[in-house]
Amino acid sequence: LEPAFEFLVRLRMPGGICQPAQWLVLDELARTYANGTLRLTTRQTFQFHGILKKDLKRTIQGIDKALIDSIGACGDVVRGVLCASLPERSRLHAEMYDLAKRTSEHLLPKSRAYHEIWLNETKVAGSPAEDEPLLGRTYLPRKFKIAFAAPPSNDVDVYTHDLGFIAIAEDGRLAGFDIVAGGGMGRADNDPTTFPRLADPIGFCGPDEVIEIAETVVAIQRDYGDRVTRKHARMKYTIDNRGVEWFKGELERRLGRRLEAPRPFVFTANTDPFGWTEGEDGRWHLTLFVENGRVKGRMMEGLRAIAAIHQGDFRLTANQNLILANIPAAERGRIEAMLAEYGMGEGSTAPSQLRRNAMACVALPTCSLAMAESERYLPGFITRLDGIMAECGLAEVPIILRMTGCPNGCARPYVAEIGFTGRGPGTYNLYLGGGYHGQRLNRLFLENVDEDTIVATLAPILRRFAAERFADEHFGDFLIRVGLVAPVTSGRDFTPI
Ligand code: SRM
Ligand code: SF4
Repeated sequence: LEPAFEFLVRLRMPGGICQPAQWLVLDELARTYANGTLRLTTRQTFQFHGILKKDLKRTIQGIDKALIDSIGACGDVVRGVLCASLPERSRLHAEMYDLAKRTSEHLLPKSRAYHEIWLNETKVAGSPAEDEPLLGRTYLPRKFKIAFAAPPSNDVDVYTHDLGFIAIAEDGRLAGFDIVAGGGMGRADNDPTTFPRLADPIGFCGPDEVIEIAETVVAIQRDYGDRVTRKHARMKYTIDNRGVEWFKGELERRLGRRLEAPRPFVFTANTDPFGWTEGEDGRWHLTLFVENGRVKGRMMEGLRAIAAIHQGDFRLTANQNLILANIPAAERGRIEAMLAEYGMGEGSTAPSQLRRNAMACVALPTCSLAMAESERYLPGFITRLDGIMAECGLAEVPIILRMTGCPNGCARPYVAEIGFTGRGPGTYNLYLGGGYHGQRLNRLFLENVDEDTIVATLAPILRRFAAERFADEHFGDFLIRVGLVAPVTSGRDFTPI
């Protein structure tokens, strides 16, 4: 008799767009085969948890019927491609979303194994090397992540990606993208040779060069990435070891042309703008707060009811939230009434600034790598911190706080103004001083401490911030200005050896 093995299934949904009919299928699969919840991830997709081995095939076949797949959602391949959510700038979004989708599709493994194993496609023998012109017989040294950002929003945290494209709009149209490369969050406990790193600017390209550049960068990493030490196999280490100039030179050599210099842009936040916005085409969009991305209970029922009548689309954000996008003006009242009925309307309790901008990874009980709680623990911890924020008069000041149950960094904690990574049951490392819009890594402040120690440390710092901050100064910037935290200037500086 075999144990009742259970699995998680992650979907590939580039850019995070899901049609209402697809939502209804996923909702039903979650209730039939998973643990009755839908989990919105930090990479704009869904995860199902708790699927028993015997139901795995049926679940994947159900996903396929909704025209979604799980190909490349895990493994040493190009993972799900992120795209700025941008509901109100529909023209720019349409161009970027199309590119994100095409980039994802272009870089997928060509193997039919997924279809043969899960969808009963007839098996065909073939040489993997011939079938995989880009990935070859041994695929990539490690996972590879790509994002498309649209300034002034950095909602996709573009600097934490192996490869990022930052949209440059000129005279209201998409002129092209600044290319950034070499970012990543993951590190290993007690191993200072591993570190988070922010992507470096590489150049500028036109929209029609994006797929060629993405393919070429992936090929460079395929050829030069570390295949000996797995902890060192991400592209951030390839670039860190060989240098940005080497990387740029290699990219230009393979492209056979020079890249233009990056163009100027400004990011102002990596958060989601909550509430209603009107798009340039007169349609309406509502960004809903979903605590740590877990859709369950009354919210799940309400979203099911809305999906049954919604004429637009659902958009998952890289901050684990959800946008009801493209609602015709005449339909807004009906949606508002349904939101109120299911406890998601204006009258429902508004989450604090701290809570609405926070993220936690899944961690326990499903993540086998977790060293401490995260998703289940953060809500209560924020309630405690909210008390201090209110006492200091900071209730309306946005501060980016992120928590993960281990150093892998699935909620991108190393760019948060306040970051936590789990060290053991009930204990965390505390990191401070990240950039408000994801532009600076934070620094280790306290190691392996419990909640009381964290609160006793943060409370006086927050009081000082309240008393001494300049108008509109962000918490991370303040910590650096007053010298409480030395700015981290590079990946290697994160944990100096
Ligand atoms: Fe992650 C592994 C969950 C985004 C870095 N991540 C895992 C696994 C699959 C654990 C495992 O390998 O056994 C986790 C499943 C937990 C569970 O029970 O669901 C897991 N990662 C997640 C999600 C669901 C977190 C969330 O709360 O939303 C995110 C799913 C993304 C998706 O839809 O594709 C998720 N993971 C990230 C991110 C953030 C991002 O990509 O923007 C990172 C940091 C960025 C990066 O890659 O550098 C991230 N996950 C990792 C790592 C460390 C990689 C490294 O370079 O060291 C691992 C472990 C590994 O790969 O060995 C990991
Ligand atoms: Fe699991 Fe660690 Fe990722 Fe959290 S950060 S989901 S604990 S691997």
